[in-house]
Amino acid sequence: MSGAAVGGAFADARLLGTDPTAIQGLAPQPRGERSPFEAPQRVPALNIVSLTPLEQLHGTITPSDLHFERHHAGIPQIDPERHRLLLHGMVERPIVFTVEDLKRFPAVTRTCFIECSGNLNVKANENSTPQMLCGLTSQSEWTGVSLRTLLREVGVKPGATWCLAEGSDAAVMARSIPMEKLLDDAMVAYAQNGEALRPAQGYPLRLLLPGWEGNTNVKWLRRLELSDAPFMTREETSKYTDPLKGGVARQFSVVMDARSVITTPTYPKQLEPGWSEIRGIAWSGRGKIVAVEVSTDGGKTWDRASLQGPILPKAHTRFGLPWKWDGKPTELASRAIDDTGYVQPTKEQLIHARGPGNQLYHLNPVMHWIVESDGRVLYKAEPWA
Ligand SMILES: Nc1nc2c(c(=O)[nH]1)N[C@H]1C(S)=C(S)[C@@H](COP(=O)(O)O)O[C@H]1N2
Ligand SMILES: [Mo]
Repeated sequence: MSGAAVGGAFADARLLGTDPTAIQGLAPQPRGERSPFEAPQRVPALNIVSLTPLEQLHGTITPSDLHFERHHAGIPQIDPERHRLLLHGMVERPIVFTVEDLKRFPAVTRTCFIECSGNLNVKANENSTPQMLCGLTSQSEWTGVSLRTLLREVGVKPGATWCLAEGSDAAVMARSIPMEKLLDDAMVAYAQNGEALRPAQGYPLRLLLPGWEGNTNVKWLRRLELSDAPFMTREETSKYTDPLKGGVARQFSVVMDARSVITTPTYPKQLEPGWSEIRGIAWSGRGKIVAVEVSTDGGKTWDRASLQGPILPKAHTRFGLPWKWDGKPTELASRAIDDTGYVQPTKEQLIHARGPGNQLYHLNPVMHWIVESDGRVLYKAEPWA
């Protein structure tokens, strides 16, 4: 038990270690908290990110206080009464919305992941956990107003093909979003898992673009400007652009490709011989996960894992495969297949497709875990080259 959670109402020393049937329990509280025996934690790094403890979670929803965070200039503190969203540019009637205005429109709710496109720690070592390797993905049930509704309200002028989305943090982070995406499934979200967005997730408003790289999901959203061309913002330079073979680069590579990660057994878990379930999550920014294959022999053969419902498009999906470990050293791996037929690539396939240079974004290789004869499970860390 970590000290972090101890000290709340549910850590009453009077009750700890006693027979729970022998003493009156605690009274109800205005806001709940975790059992003092549970203390899942994000890992903050470099003051700019914190990572979701994927291996400590169940199901597919990330508890809001464990959603990963990525901030380019910290978390602003915004008074929702004073916050405004301006929708202007190539529109018939520019409108300034208050947060309350937005809440009066018909609400939409959907569950999807947000993943940072920089979500692979290429410097990982064998003692890396899924959290440390790829904890920059989290899932919530988001509620807000559809962009289609807002665009109908302002009237899109013919020829408008792009939109600038701008945040009101100290970075004034901004991205260019194509109109097709806005008219497809974009929303301005004001709620997350049943309550107002957390400040770290963009309170009071964020742009939600299901399946698109985290960076385009602009937080603390204050402005949407329609135009006939992309705006070429700071995040649309060598940043958020992928070098390819032959000295060319891929710009606006915004959709997150299918991926999976085993969350148990992984480091630091100690495996016992016998039956257990290999578990993990798989997701795709293009649609639904249709299959996850798991190898327990280092990639020689693959078994179909079972998928746990609900299987939603552009959403973390749980998989599981019962497995009897015979106590011999081996290697585990998983690969996801989505409904476009895309199969999660190996590291070698990715390097072949993208070239050997330094890659920062959109790295979704099959990951391997080594099981030692003493039951230790280690990440198979290999240099990215
Ligand atoms: N205004 C603003 N929006 C932002 C950012 C930011 O720094 N400022 N970070 C982006 C990046 S790089 C990512 S990965 C996601 C992270 O969202 P989260 O912190 O809610 O997980 O928000 C994006 N939206
Ligand atoms: Mo990101």
